[in-house]
Amino acid sequence: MSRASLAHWGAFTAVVSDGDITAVTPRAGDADPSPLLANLPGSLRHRARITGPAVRRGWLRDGPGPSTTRGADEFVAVSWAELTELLAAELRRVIDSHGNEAIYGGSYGWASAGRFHHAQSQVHRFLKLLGGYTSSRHSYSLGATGAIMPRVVGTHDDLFKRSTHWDVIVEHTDLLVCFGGIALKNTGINHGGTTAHPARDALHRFRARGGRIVSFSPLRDDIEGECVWHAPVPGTDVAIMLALAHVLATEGLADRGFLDTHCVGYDRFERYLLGTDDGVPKSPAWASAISGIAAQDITALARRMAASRTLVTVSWSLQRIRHGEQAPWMGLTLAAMLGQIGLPGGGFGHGYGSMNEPGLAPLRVRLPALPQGHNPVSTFIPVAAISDMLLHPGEDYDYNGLRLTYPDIRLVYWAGGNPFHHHQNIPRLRRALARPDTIVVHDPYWTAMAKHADIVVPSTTAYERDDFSGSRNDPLLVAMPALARPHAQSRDDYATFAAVAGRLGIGDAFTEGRTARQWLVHLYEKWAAGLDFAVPSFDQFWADGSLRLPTEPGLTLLSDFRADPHTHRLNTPSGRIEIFSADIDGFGYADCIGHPAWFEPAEWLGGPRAAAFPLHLLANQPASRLHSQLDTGALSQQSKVAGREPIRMHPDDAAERGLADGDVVRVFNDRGACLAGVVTDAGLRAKVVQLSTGAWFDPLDPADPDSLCVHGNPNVLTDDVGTSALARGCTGAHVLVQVEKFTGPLPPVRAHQPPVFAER
Ligand SMILES: Nc1nc2c(c(=O)[nH]1)N[C@H]1C(S)=C(S)[C@@H](COP(=O)(O)OP(=O)(O)OC[C@H]3O[C@@H](n4cnc5c(=O)[nH]c(N)nc54)[C@H](O)[C@@H]3O)O[C@H]1N2
Ligand SMILES: Nc1nc2c(c(=O)[nH]1)N[C@H]1C(S)=C(S)[C@@H](COP(=O)(O)OP(=O)(O)OC[C@H]3O[C@@H](n4cnc5c(=O)[nH]c(N)nc54)[C@H](O)[C@@H]3O)O[C@H]1N2
Ligand SMILES: [Mo]
Repeated sequence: MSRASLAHWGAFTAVVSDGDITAVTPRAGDADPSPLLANLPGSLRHRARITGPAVRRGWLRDGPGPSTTRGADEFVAVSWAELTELLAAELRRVIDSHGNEAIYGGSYGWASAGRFHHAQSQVHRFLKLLGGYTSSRHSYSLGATGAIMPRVVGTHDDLFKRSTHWDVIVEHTDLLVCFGGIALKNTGINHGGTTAHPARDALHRFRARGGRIVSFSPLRDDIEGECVWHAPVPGTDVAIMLALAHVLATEGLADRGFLDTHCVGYDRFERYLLGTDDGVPKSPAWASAISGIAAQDITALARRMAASRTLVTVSWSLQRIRHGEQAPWMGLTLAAMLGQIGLPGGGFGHGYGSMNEPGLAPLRVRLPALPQGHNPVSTFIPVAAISDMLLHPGEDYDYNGLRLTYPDIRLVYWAGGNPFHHHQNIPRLRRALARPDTIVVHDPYWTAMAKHADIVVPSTTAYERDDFSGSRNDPLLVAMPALARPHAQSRDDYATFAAVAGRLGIGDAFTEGRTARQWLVHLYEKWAAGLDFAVPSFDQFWADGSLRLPTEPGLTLLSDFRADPHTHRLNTPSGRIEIFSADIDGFGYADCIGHPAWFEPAEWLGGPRAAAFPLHLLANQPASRLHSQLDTGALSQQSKVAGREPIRMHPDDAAERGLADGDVVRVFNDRGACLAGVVTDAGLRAKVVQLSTGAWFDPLDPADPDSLCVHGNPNVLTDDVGTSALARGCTGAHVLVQVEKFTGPLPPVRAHQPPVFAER
């Protein structure tokens, strides 16, 4: 049998036999399909699948309560009836004794494509109907951007959704100055699914028209093909941008007119730039000492940027570090000084090469969506504060101009995410996860998070149920008919929630009397009725397999605002771009002041910590999978070295340590350690190593929170500290480490094995 479907990384047709996917072909017309499709065959019946409902033995024996045995305990198989009963009773107990605020239901994560079976939409809707939950704000992707950009340019979403289209860049841009490159490995992905991948071809056409690329990145391969490559010390981009701005300011190249009519606070910022008050001009010589980029190269580039139609792009990775607010803010400021914001092919871009979305035309309509309702509990945390919250209940903290208090969480509910993939400092996370009374996890797979749960709910994958999906910058709504029957006893998250809701007396409110299939028809028809054009019936759409929707081509970011800053004023206090923000200045934060600035981070090669841990590790997105999803798949497995996640390092750094390709190394700092397999590559700046996220956490001794991870998860090393008091965003992209040859007997990788089961 062969059928079409959709994943976050693309549309495809799968051949299915014996209940599993055996082969995958990308959708016809996708010019540059994602190689991640190769991880799908064999995924539905993999031994890492959760086969039935399970409860941690100690929890079943002793009842709810804090436990340090999570992650090391055995599990007991239970029936669906018993699981439903236990789950309903525990939710009731927590709500009755501690209130709904004691449930943490943020449940961050990417889950799978699908408008109805989207795990977060299901869990949030369920918990809202139950009286609410402590939620989370923003994402690991864009924690800093999500807080800073609305304050200084009035939006963060529109920076991507309404970004300058690739065709406009191809036609009009002369010079692309890319901080963090434009990594095509990342453009395979779009949340909700994507049916075309135009970035590679666009860059090809851009060069064919004579366009030039200057890439600032510690990795050469963040740009494929010809470019001027500058490899700065990681984390120093803001210093380089400041120096470019310094040249513009001191050589009369800044567009004073645009700064006067469309921005506020340039003069305040310029005092900092020129060193008027602190005596430190942010000159090319100053930036060169910090970044390792030659001063004359910075000066020459600034002049060229002013003389060309220039697009300044900042990758999302640059804000997933300490003081991550500064890079997008300073990138915007630099583009404002060039005066090209809103001109075709000029100005600012954020996330080209981070996701497929930037550069793609947005839909003119919203997509069908599961109604979410209202959360009666207003308590929230910035998403990456999970460990802080669990370890410090009742403590106050600053966030984005607010003074907030961490709630006292008794029950943690996760569906569709993997904190052992996404969160920093896993040893600290494990201690935090020992605190609540109960952890509930829904997942199709035995991830480390599932292994740390008390109540484990086996979910179907997106390929075992009917759904449809699409994304806001893709023209197609795609039908996702089930490719195979659900594995073993697994159930749709919807079915689980419907059953538990029934036990708790909110069954009808949750299901509204509909089966999953009836919901699909209902969501589609309700959506269709609100459109100002006709679409086929649901049955016709389902038979056709996809539906093409109208998009808005040819956009230039902020062109309306440029043309008329009064009618199209920004959603900032001044209505303009805020190079100086009086609001942020008023918060009085030491780590995020009123204008963009260079702050020296702790995790960088220029600081004292580098004496003990002399290599800068980039924990970037994996080319071989989406996060931790399908780490079991062929593409991901082929990338491993001696079964471990590959760590790329400069040949000189390898030689200094007596290392060769294929060696297994221990990567460590004072927070933790993991094993990884060496790949040498001269396309890295020396003293930089790269170990992507996503190898499933695999502790040598599961009972020891500080255990070595034998598989190569970089989050055993990263610091669990926010970007600043403004955003408290994830800072997992950078960490200082040391690397040494691993000489002991090589421990087996057990990450993809299910846990041990015991009799009751
Ligand atoms: N060090 C470091 N850490 C990082 C980053 C970094 O750059 N460096 N990047 C961060 C970023 S940008 C992100 S977005 C996060 C990603 O972190 P996550 O989004 O948490 O990672 P995923 O592996 O995508 O986890 C999704 C989980 O959902 C499960 N799932 C899939 N479909 C379903 C379903 O239908 N139902 C249920 N119940 N479960 C389902 C999958 O099996 C998987 O376990 O990681 C962050 N962590
Ligand atoms: N294949 C694949 N694609 C993905 C994902 C995935 O898991 N797999 N995840 C998706 C998600 S959820 C997100 S949020 C995006 C994330 O998108 P990004 O955050 O942009 O992705 P990264 O790969 O972490 O970083 C991009 C590049 O920035 C460079 N870089 C890192 N630090 C610095 C620095 O200090 N200075 C400079 N100049 N460059 C630096 C690194 O060399 C890195 O390769 O990716 C998406 N795309
Ligand atoms: Mo992300």
